[in-house]
Amino acid sequence: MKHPGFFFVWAAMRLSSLFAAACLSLAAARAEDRPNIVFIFSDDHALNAISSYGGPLKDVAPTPNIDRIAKDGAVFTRSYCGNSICGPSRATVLTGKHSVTNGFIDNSGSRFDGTQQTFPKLLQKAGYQTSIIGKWHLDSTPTGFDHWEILNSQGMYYNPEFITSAGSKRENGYVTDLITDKALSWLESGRDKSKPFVLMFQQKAPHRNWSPAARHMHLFDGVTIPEPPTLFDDYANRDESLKKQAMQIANDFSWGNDMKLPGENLYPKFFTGADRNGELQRMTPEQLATWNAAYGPENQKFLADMKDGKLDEKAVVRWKYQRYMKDYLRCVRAVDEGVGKMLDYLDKSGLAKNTIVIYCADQGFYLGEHGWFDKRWMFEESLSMPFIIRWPGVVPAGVRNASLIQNIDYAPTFLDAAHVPVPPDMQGRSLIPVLKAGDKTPDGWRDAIYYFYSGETTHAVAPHEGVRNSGYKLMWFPKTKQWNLFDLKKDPQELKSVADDPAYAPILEGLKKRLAELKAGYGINPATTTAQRGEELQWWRQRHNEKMKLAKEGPHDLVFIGDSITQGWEGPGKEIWTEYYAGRKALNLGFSGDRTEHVIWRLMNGELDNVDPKVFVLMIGTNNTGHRMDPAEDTASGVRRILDILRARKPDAKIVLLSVFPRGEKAEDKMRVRNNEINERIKAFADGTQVIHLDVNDRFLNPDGLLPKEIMPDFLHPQAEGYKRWAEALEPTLVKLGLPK
Ligand code: SGN
Ligand code: CA
Repeated sequence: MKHPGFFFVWAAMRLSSLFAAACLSLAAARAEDRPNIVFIFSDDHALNAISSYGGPLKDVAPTPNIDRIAKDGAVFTRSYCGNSICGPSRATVLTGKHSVTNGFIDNSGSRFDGTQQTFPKLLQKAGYQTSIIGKWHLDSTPTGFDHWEILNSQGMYYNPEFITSAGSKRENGYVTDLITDKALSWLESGRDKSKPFVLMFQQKAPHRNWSPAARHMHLFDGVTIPEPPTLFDDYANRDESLKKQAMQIANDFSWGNDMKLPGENLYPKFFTGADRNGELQRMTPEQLATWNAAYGPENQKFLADMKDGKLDEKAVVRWKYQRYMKDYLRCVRAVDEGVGKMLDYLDKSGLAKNTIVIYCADQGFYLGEHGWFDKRWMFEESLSMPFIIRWPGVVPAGVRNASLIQNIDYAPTFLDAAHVPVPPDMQGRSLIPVLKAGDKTPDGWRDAIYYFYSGETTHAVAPHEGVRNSGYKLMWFPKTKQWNLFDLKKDPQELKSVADDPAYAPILEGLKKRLAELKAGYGINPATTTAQRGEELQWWRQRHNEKMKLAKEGPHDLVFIGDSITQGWEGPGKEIWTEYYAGRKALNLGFSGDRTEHVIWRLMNGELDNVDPKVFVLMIGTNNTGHRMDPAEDTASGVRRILDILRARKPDAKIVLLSVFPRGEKAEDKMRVRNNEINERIKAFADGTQVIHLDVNDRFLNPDGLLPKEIMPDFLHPQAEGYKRWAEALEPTLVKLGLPK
């Protein structure tokens, strides 16, 4: 037997070496556990203009640097956005939530509520350095970033302004190069090098108006860009709204801004407006000289041919297509060069081995398919987002993966990569199992994606929503009340809806069901889909602005939120209000006609910015019943969303949630019954701490359930007596919550 002392020493040595090994592997695991993330995000970059996607332009306009990422990693061939427009896509990337849930549903009037949970905030908390450089386009100031340097709104191509916390500054140079240089300089000297980082490197290019860098202005001279087979689509066999869009190469390109033609619009039949190219005024004399020398001769030739009658309608479309595509692809070239510089830097600095690199864009784009430019539609070209990723040691090199992925997945993926738990309210899923699966789809991965587009005046694309699985796409057009169904294998160009073909009836029904399931799963319904008021927008926006101004003049201890019944404190309830609330620093955020979705919009668009009350009093939902007969389930989910917003934004305030007041004269009135069903559900939202549920409905009703005319003459809106009863009933709760009269 060995000497026990020897054994002890041996064991100690063995243990310490084991420990050292464990430490070593822990250190290694740590570094690997916390990879850096370089998220390269450009604007409107279509898959067909990236050579690793293998599209029709791969030989004429290759993207060799983006392809380097693909060569070392994976190309996702079924990668989609949830709403094909800039701001919504960006808000989705940040939050891991569909645009209707994160509140940024369109580019006209939305403002990103930066107080909400985002992946940069969560990574920052976990010790990451976070940075965003380039296009932001979310209106509000970035939150959750250690460093941000963003373009003003869409930004300009030439000598653009950049905004930082110190203000706005115009810089000399070409936007794509400036953004690249800023990204590299942050990596080199702007960050705390002891920490892992996430860099959102976000190009403006190749967004409209497609202004190339001086060095690329002659790229593609003498080359003919191949035309897509659907350049002259007639929009037959699909929803009639397709014919009404305003994004056609044939009709919607402007003379000066898009087509870079000089002087007055000589051919209004073919070109819109005479709008000048705003970039020209910003150029230095040298930049302008290069520009004129590049476009001049071709413009002169075109004008001469037009004058000589040499170009018929189709030939003009073809000319415009060439002009458009060459400019677009020239812009892409600078983006690709920037990607090359980034990859070189990562290699040289040694960062490459522990850095995830993603190339992506906010949505796809039409490069003449269907005769279009722009995006917005749920058709493949704009529904798609490029998604190319390399992650040494995790993503196998050179694979193509056809799993259905979506921009809701990015935030969960980044968190998962950093070993930060993914919050359950994020709607996407971590892609890590898919990334590890090579060219396979892991078991249990999603079988369908949801899409929503709200409809904006720009480009006149009709609102629509839909679902896509691996073989079919179903689209619903609420304005025309039409379904379009596409068999993507037989009709990849989506030229003919088969929704009316009896042979497809089972598929149609199956997809309708899937769409409903997806929406239910995401909690998406009209009551939760943030919205501004339609026709009545003007008074409503004005009241919103006035209320925000009043909020600023605060402070307010008590804030009422609701619809016309709450707004009525300024009408029939005025005297009672004065008696009960004037001395208590109260604010009335009741807006006549509002449904839950409008309150959601208001709260996410500034009405909470300058209030910090002790108590909120919330009553909302009767218009969901009255205007639309929403299912009680939906209205209740709208109320729940409002409570979630209030809880997240004002954790110290109490919320008195009132049952929706009774409506209709008799107890069996359909709307009364529906409101009761809502009330049954929302009382469960009381959480014992912050949300207090209160039902004062008895105060208005006779014992037999009849709603007396003296209280509510229209069986909906209280008169003065009704407001008196409401105030009395609320009083004890307010006092209990620390608001003595
Ligand atoms: C601008 C463009 C539109 C484009 C939107 C949204 N017009 O309004 O063509 O659809 O931006 O683009 S422009 O003449 O001003 O360029 S997005 O990328 O922000 O969604
Ligand atoms: Ca965009």
